[in-house]
Amino acid sequence: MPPAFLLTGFAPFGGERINPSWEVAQRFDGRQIGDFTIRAARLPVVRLPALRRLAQLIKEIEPGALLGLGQAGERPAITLEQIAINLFSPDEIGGGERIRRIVEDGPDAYFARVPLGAMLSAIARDTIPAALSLTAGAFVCNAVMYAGLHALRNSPEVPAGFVHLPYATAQAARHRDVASMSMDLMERAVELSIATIVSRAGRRRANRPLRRK
Ligand code: PCA
Repeated sequence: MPPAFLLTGFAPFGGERINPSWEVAQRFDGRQIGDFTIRAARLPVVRLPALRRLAQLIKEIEPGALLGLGQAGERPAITLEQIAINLFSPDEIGGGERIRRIVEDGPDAYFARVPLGAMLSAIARDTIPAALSLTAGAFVCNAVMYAGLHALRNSPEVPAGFVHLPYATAQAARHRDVASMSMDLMERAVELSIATIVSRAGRRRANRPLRRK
């Protein structure tokens, strides 16, 4: 069986009708990129159910690579996340949510384990606005990025990372003064990201010395 590439997106939140992360992720479901078959999954924008679903997906699919997508509507470009922090601190603390750690005894942070520089160059070569980001925030996206890296901490050969997408044009049409990007451009940037990740992963697998158990 070809290895699976788990690509997650989120349900709409904050009064939006769509979430570009899921609109884009679902376009890839079942596609073959390099050696990998893409499996797209939609997560709820609620901390515990999202983390439970992610844990279930990782257990079921045993992905050979993981990339999370989320919406960061206040950002004008695609942003490649460098760090996930062990902190859940939503802007609006309601519904019983408090500031807390994501994994009680987990490390303070994890660095993304995807070739960020190569992904950024590939996207920039296609003249799509993109940048590296130092924080995925402290809401559900960061929690999912952190939990993914934590779940795969003993499988360093499995690339794992997170990319935030701006509003889609249809969303921006309902707001004033916000940047947006077409779904097709976002899809292209995600395709380039996945292609970069799998080409590196393939090379690493081919060169990897046998691992001690
Ligand atoms: N964006 C939010 C959560 C879900 C999403 O798409 C975030 O950046 O945390």
